[in-house]
Amino acid sequence: MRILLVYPIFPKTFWSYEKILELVNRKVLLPPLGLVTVAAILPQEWEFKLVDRNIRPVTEEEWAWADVVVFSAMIVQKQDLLEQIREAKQRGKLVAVGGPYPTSVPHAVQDVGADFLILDEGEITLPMFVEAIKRGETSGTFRATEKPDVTNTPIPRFDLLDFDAYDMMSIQFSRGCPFQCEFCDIIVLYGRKPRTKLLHNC
Ligand code: B12
Repeated sequence: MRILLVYPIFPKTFWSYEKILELVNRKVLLPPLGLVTVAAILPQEWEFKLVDRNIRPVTEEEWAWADVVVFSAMIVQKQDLLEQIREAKQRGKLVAVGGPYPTSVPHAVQDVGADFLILDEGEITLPMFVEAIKRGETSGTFRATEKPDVTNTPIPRFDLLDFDAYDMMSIQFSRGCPFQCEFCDIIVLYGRKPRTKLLHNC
């Protein structure tokens, strides 16, 4: 199975840091940590390529290579995400989406033709997707009611990243937040109980 992971474009905001990136000769502030984590959770005998559209567009060879195109996005990446789903569908590709935006607003990605909605935290819902693919299914929505134990999450597939394009690397230490700020989606997406990746006996 050939999986093309695509990260949509962010609009220019405070977080784009474009002037600073020019000075340090890098293209993007931080890598798509969710997508490289997704790649690590999927079966490792599958093949992966990753395109961060904040660095460059997807080439026709990459579209042609892919069996399934997998997207992750935050709400701010909505416009490019929806356009890229349409691009993939025009090329007859199976499209799978997940991450904060599809989890928050699933109907928006469904309306433009996404085939698989792999929502909530991938540790629980990606295995459901893999089973569906093995059964030969071509669509489905997978949700989780539980929160996973993140100490079992594999190390992200950092090897898929173009390291020289990023100003910094990131690692995930915890998920979930005990506070109740009304502007923030974290408690909705990841719950109110922080779960750390640190093992207690370390
Ligand atoms: C790092 C981060 C950033 C970085 C982004 C770097 C990057 N390239 O990704 C920076 C600092 C730039 C950033 C900025 C912003 N961010 Co931000 N960010 C985060 C943060 C803290 C961690 C995300 C992360 O990397 N997690 C680690 C990975 C491993 O986890 P994950 O992405 O959640 O992936 C898991 C699941 O979501 C799922 N998953 C994710 N993708 C996919 C895809 C598939 C196919 C599947 C199956 C599963 C899946 O499976 C993974 C494993 O369980 C989250 C909050 C949080 N604690 O999660 C907010 C968060 C994602 N950001 C958010 C927001 C709102 C923003 C801003 C718009 C804030 C602002 N107002 O300016 C800006 C936008 C940036 C811009 N340029 O305009 C919101 C998104 C809300 C939403 N529903 O979309 C979050 C959830 C925080 C919040 N306040 O609610 N952010």
